[in-house]
Amino acid sequence: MSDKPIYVTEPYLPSLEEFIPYLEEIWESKRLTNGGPMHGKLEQALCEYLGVPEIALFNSGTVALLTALQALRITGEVITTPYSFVATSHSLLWNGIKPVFVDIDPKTLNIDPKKIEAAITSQTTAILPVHCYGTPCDVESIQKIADNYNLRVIYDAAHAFGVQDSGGSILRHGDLSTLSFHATKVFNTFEGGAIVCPDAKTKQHINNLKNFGILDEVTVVAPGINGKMSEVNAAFGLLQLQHIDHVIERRREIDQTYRQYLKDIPGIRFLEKVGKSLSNYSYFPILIEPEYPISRDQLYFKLKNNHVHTRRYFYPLISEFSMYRDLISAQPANLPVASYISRRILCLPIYPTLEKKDQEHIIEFISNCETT
Ligand code: T4K
Repeated sequence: MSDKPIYVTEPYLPSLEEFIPYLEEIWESKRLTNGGPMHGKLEQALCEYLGVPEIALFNSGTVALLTALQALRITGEVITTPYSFVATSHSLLWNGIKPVFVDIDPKTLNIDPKKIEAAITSQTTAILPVHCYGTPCDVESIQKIADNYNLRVIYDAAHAFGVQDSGGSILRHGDLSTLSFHATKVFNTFEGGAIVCPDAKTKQHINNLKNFGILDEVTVVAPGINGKMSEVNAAFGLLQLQHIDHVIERRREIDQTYRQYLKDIPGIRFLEKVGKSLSNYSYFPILIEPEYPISRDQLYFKLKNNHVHTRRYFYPLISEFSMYRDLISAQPANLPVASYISRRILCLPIYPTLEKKDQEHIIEFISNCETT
């Protein structure tokens, strides 16, 4: 392989020339933030593209999560997955809420609805599932449980931009869904995020919360935060959106190629597609099972030594980090599936500008990996 590093992802950047007119418009208007014209246009364009009723933009997916929990006044205990990026449960801790970890389904790697009820206590107020790698959660089973126990559902949909199930956008499920537009995501605004809301009233409440709780010049109605997306970020989002179909199509091709050439390798397992969902191909996770000649970590380091920077998303489990380990009773024994998967998972490079020859090298390396 060449010495050029290949990362797990690379942001899609349209040409700088295409971005200049957006910047000129911002310079002209001198409107930099606080819900300017680019912000408004991006909210509208995203509602149309994603097929959702209302969307409130944020400066990161994490602040969107924090605010979603505030907007629904979630307290006490929240049932969530240990198999995610730490932001999911950090958002609970930052709101003074206790995360209660429930194991994942071995097929989808999302929270296992069959295990949720056993974790519900009198303190439970909500469920915070993640559509991990963009694979839809079992939304119907989760909603049934939420309805039976009068719980709120907030989906961390950071990976699920553009994902659809047979009825439309996956983002329409639950009380709220949050998105991340971080540089590493399928759709990025450098940094950014959003809350998908069911109606204008909820969005208005969220808009107040993301702008310090300000209603008008003399009225502050809530202890809000600064969660606003700037005009430059929103403008970049508008430009990105023009390229999103190409971005997802390229990702689909790369996904197909991995599947085609790695499918017969003993010990390499893929995640299966769920139902009739429309994927965004945001990650390409593989499981390194015992039949493979070397361990997941050996493969990870070997690839790294050969300039291929895969990632072990999500290892360690969130519940294994000290701030959670000490706080809760989630012993690894209670999370056998998540523990197993976390030690076997490897996310391979997938992004629109991944060169054919680089993907071929990765496939060849994994196909011919020996024990030495
Ligand atoms: N919920 C879930 C389920 C999430 O996955 C995330 C974020 C959130 C909530 C929170 O959303 P945000 O607040 O972030 O909007 C990355 C991202 O920083 C993080 O956004 C993402 N999840 C997580 C899964 O991955 P790292 O620590 O792996 O990022 P980093 O900097 O190591 O980047 C990975 C690779 O991407 C690099 O090796 C090279 C490439 N890269 C990265 C950046 C930042 C670039 O080519 N350009 C870049 O600008 O966390």
